[in-house]
Amino acid sequence: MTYDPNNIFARILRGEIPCKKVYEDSHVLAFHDVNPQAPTHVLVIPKGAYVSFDDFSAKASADEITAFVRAAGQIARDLGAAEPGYRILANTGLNGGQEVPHFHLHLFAGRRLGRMIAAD
Ligand code: DGP
Repeated sequence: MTYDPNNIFARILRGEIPCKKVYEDSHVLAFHDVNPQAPTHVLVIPKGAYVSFDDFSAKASADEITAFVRAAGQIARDLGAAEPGYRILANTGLNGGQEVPHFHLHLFAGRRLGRMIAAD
């Protein structure tokens, strides 16, 4: 899949659409989800133009991957979620239910999160 530079997260990265930012560094931006599914629901995105986890894992540089993973863990700690715990999720592609075609991790916290995959 070709990266769409007008997807909503690309527009947030360019500052064209506001977000409630929780973290930013040279490789990573994190902000609150507009439609939270838990008391804390943060989206962690790379600044690079990657469509999905599949794309990011195949093409991102080691520096980008390291920065992204480190940032995700730090954000969870900064939110006070490391204890008693949280969930990270990357919907990927059609079967994964991905809606926004810019790679993002969902970070859910703030309550017991229940079953791993909801019944459909
Ligand atoms: P996914 O289905 O994994 O692609 O999740 C996309 C998430 O992005 C969904 O939980 C809602 C969120 N979202 C969509 N548009 C916006 C937006 O404009 N701002 C913010 N903060 N979140 C958005």
